[in-house]
Formats: sequence, structure tokens, C-alpha cells
Amino acid sequence: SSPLIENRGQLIVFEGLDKSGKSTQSQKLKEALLKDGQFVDLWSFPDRNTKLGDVIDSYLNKRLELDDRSIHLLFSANRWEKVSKLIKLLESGTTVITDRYAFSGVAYSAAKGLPLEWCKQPDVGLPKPDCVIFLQLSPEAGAKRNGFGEERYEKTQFQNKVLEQFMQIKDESWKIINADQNMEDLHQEIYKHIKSLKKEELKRLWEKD
Ligand code: 2DT
Ligand code: MG
Repeated sequence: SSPLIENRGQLIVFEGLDKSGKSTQSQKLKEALLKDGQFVDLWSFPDRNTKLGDVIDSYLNKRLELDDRSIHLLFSANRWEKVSKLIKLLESGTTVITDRYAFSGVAYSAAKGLPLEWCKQPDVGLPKPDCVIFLQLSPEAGAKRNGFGEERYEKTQFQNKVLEQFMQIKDESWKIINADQNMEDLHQEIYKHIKSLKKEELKRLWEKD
């Protein structure tokens, strides 16, 4: 492959239901790749530290009510406001790991009953992840983990619907991993998979090629 492809950073996305271990595992992967000498940035979506992110945070904490389509578009806009920085980082050789991305955007809104195809449209053209690590945990197991139940969406019945939607949108770039295992074993499985990825040209999400 060309030097440009060889030297670019990878975009690695963690997806999964609430409390599936995304934050812990994305942090552990970052540390492992840093140890290998790579440049790595760890992001999360929604990014609650922007003006749009502040509105999203109010919505998630139930201080604000918004129409389902309106909040869907805000989540997407919260990704688009960071895209130029994301592309710059990838092109300059930094691997970017994100805790959630457009797949959460689609799965959570479609679980409310919005049409799946409508939900995908605002995120068409975002950088396509080199890999999506999907941490699979039953909603019932997630509910037993600490901190579940405080924010909007953290209800077992709704989580089951979100899981169904995630399974509708997965593709060949997804690696589905059983998250109901010891933290260290889970990390090793993820790390091995990431190390096995081949470097390819950066593609765009949900565009016909
Ligand atoms: P965290 O608990 O991971 O901060 O997520 N969500 C997230 C959406 O509905 N749409 C999106 O585009 C994204 C990125 C998932 C907070 C909640 O926000 C949901 C859980
Ligand atoms: Mg949460």
C-alpha cells in the first residue's frame, strides 16, 4: 500500500449497550497502543464539552425535553463539528479511539421507532471506522453493573430494542466480542484483533462505493 495509507492513524470505535465496558476497554486499548509507541487519542461521543454537547447533556439528564428527530440531529451535528480535527489527526498518523459513534446514533433513535434509513442519513460521509468493537452484554447483565438507571435510555426494556437495532446495522468491519468476561481477558482479545487489522484507505460511512 502507499506510504499515505501505511502512515495514517486508524479509527477504532467501541460500541455497545450502556455499562458494557466501553470506557474501561477503550482506555486499556489506548494505554496498550501507546506502550507500543503509537500516537493515540481517546474520544467519546457525545462530546459533552461543546455547546451542542451541553444541550445533549441536558437532554440525557432529563433537564430538557426535545423532539426525537431534533435530538437525533444534534447528536449527529456533535460528530460533524469534530470531523475536521478527526481527519487531521488520522492523516497525521494518530490513531483515534472513540467510545461510541454514529452506530449509537442510529441504534438509539431507531429503537424509539424512527425509520432506520432516516436515522442513517445525517451521518452519511463521516469517516468510516477501520474497526468497530462491539461489546456484547445482555441488557440484564448490564443492569446489574454499577451506575445503571440514572440517565435517559438506561432501562432494560429499551436496551433490548437498542440491541436489536445494533444487530441491524452491523457490517464486515464489526468485531462482536462477549463482554461478560474478565476485564483483562477481554482486553487481550480486543488488542489481538486490533493488531491483526490491515491498513487500508480511509473510507466514508454509508456511502455507496
Ligand atoms: P454515554 O453514556 O456513552 O455518554 O452515552 N447516544 C449516543 C445517542 O442516543 N445518540 C448518539 O449519537 C450517541 C453518540 C447513548 C449517552 C447516551 O447517549 C446515547 C447513551
Ligand atoms: Mg451512559
